[in-house]
Amino acid sequence: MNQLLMRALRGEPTERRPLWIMRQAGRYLPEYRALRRRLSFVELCSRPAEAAEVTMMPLRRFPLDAAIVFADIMSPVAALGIDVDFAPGPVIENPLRSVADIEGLPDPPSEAIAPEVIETLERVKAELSDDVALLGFSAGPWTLAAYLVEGHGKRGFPALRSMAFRDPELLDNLLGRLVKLSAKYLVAQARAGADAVQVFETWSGLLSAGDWNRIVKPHLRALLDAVSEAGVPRILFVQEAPHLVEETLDLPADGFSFDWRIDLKSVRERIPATTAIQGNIDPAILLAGPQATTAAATELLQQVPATGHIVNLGHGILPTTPIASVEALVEVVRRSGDGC
Ligand code: 1CP
Repeated sequence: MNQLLMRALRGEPTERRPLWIMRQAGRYLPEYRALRRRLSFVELCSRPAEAAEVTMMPLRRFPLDAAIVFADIMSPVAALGIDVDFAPGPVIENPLRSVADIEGLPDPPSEAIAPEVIETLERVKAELSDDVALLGFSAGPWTLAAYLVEGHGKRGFPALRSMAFRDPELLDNLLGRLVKLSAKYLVAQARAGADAVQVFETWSGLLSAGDWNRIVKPHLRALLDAVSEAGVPRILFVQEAPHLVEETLDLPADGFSFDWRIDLKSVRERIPATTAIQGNIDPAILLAGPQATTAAATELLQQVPATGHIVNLGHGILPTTPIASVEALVEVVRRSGDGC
């Protein structure tokens, strides 16, 4: 496959760096906001034709190098019999807290896990130009557990962290079940046309390095290992976790995505040339406008060696981001290929 993103994920030199943007299909796009006035987020995700259209929206505006399927990290949990609302983040009416809550969870077959996302991937794949990679994704087990145990996004996720110490075996049981679910889901996404997959372990940074190594890392390793069966590259994203960079880098991923707190140049020096790095402009810089964006992107490209670097933000693009800032980012990356 000749896509820039896939070549970068193999650590091959490319004529310019690939670019995509986390949460690229979201509320900063007027056409997305217009569609959201008619349909709720849950409705959008449950309709493959509409979800495929939303997946394509950023690609119709900007010459990006990847599409990421429009879904949410909570999409697979319906297969566990759990209802999720969005307000605007995930809300679970009955969070998982007891042995009965967790031991009672089913082990659904692959076909039962978010079939609407699988169909969306098939639709996008049929429409996408050959030079644009299609990305599937899931949450990491800890991040998925964060919403399932806490019930909603909450600073520090205290219910989750206390479960880790009050009943470590119960949390371990839950994480193991979520690894099984996500592994089947990611393999199915690859079969449906995803060229690569990203695991969002967004809330990694909540634990100390010692606790993360003990509680989360074995499960994350098991997930990444299980997904190798699909034969597609795996990108691992961790956030707010400068203390976990060293711990993360020996996991079996083909690319590592970090937020803006991490110096990608020094990460590059510590990983094999065949492993990619992704990121990591602070999304808030785009709020400061196209000039600030151009300056930050130019500096990033100067500092991080081109080979094996996938340009992205350090976290999801913010809803109030001006379109002109995204255009400025695209322009810097595209121009960096001039004359090569
Ligand atoms: O381009 C795309 O938008 C891709 C689809 C996508 C992805 C990859 C969505 C759609 N969400 C995600 C990942 C996601 N969702 C993560 C991991 C990445 C990250 O850290 O940003 C997390 C933690 C979530 C959970 C979530 N879902 C939040 C976070 C807030 C919280 O309370 O913790 C929010 C706001 C949502 C809803 C959601 N998911 C996606 C969109 C476009 C939206 C907003 C829905 C809307 O109001 O229109």
